[in-house]
Amino acid sequence: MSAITRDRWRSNFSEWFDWIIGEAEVYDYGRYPVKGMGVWMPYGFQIRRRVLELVRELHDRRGHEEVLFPLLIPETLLRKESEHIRGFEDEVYWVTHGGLEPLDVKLALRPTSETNITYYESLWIKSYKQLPKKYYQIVSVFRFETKATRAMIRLREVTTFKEAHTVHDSFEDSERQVLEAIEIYRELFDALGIPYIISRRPEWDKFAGALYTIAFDTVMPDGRVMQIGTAHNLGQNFTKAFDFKIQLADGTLDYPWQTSYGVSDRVIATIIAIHGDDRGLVLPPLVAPVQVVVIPIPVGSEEERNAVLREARRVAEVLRGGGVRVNVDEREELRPGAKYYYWEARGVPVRVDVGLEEVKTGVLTVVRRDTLERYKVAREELVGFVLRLFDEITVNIKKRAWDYMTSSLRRAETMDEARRWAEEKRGILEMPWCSREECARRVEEELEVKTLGIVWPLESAEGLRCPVCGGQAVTWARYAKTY
Ligand code: 5CA
Ligand code: ZN
Repeated sequence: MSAITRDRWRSNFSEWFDWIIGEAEVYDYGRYPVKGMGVWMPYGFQIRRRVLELVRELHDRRGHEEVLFPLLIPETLLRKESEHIRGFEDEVYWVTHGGLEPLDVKLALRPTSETNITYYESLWIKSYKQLPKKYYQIVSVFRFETKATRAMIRLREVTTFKEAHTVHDSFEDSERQVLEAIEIYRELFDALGIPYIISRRPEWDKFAGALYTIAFDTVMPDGRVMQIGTAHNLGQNFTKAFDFKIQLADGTLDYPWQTSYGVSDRVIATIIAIHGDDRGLVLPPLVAPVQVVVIPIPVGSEEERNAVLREARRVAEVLRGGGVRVNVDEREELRPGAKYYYWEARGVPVRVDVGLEEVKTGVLTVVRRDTLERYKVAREELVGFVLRLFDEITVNIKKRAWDYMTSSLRRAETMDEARRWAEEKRGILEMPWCSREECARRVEEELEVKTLGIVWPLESAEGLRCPVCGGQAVTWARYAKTY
């Protein structure tokens, strides 16, 4: 890919993103009289649906059961776990009236579902024999976000919230579950070609009510870091708050252990952001609503134009027979150039041009979206060629995304090095850390970054010094400008 076509996308990312989600008719945002809420338009909805198919498959395959809990959570339930409500207090939307009647108990629009799910689990689960239990739901959650809201990235109605909630009869089993959650997200992001780093969040930035939080982050094209998924070990915090006990194998009663993990609309935002270029989306074939667009190039006599159209339809049929999602753009009011522009913006992985030349020779012109390279392919070989091209595109966009991510990681062992890094303020900085909050906070203030947490799995920094206090370093901490 030439530097030219990926330039504006990177240099002016924020505007690019707002432009492309409208231009490609993915998500209509910013025109509704309520902040932080948008519309999944038909094309975007299809991308979303395919991403969710993958999400469901990954959970189902590992014994998760899809469920649907109530949207409204009574204040009494939401307040049971004190850390949890403290964390969400200022982000909750409250329903206070039913019609004209004030409600006795206010109802929260779920900001997440630990409390109402634990409530039901305590009714359903009585014995270790029923465990582990793994539920998930894909729903809207509502958070009165105070930071600047952004389409798909910081919503107040998060419409694509996949939350998994699990129950276990021991701490060890809950730890195993956190590893499984990480494996699920690795597979999800790998399939979508999205690069990530995994960190254990610092104590002061863990999920409200959790023992600890493991987070997936990615570097966006503007060099800032975005959290794209999280897994939490909830310990017994919620089961104790709900007085939820089970019978263990040895006959005793105890509080079970829980985990939860979630991803959101941000996954789709990231596909758009990471793989895009100046012309628009570059969709992985796996989730592209249209994988191949066939463009008839009508020239010559009416008879010749009809021949071109017939050949275009035949090509589409052949591809469809090979299991490919195809569209023939027969619109008469648009010239081929305008159609190229249209489908490039929508990120269709492969284009096939059919003109008179192609009709005569039976050799088609194939163009791939990620590199814009062109190929001449005999009609008989088209299906095999296109399917191989899908694989190549998938590998290529994943590799260039990872190359960028890897090049965005820097290690520094002194504050001077760190300050030089901060002048660019792009990507992620790793520094030895003594594990004292005070030192990380100093780095945050001085470099105007946030602490992402520590490298996961834990990596020792033995023998190194904390660049802030000079004390023994324990591990590596990560810092970045974040979304
Ligand atoms: N109950 C837990 C696990 S589901 C939970 O709520 N975790 S969370 O708060 O970390 O959210 C899960 C993921 O949702 C986050 O990692 C982040 O990627 C995404 N997310 C959180 N808030 C928003 C928001 N306002 N807009 C879009 N995505 C969000
Ligand atoms: Zn220190």
